[in-house]
Amino acid sequence: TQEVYQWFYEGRNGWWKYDERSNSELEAAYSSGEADCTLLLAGTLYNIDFQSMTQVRRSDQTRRRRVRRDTPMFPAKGIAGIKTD
Ligand code: V3L
Repeated sequence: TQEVYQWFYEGRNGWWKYDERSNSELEAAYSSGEADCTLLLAGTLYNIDFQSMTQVRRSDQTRRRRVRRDTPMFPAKGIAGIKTD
């Protein structure tokens, strides 16, 4: 199901879209007023905190990225590490 909003995480020189399922989970948690959301991404558990708008690896808090909630039109490098042109 395509959402009105798209969630992004920061790469080295731009932003990546979350995969569709993760995006739906983030949107559901955010819309429900939850403080954060835990996701399994590429085999690793991450916490996305909606106050600081960051994604952090649960097993290594130094692995932190900014996230954003924006229109799907916002420029992205691709989806979940898969580049799109
Ligand atoms: N969805 C998918 N893979 C992720 C996500 C996510 N939300 N978060 C981290 N990873 P860390 P450039 C990213 C991957 O934060 O060249 C991109 O998707 C992450 O992949 O240290 O910097 C690209 O595939 C990384 O491979 O825990 O823009 C890649 O980085 C790994 O988990 C390079 O992107 C460790 O991330």
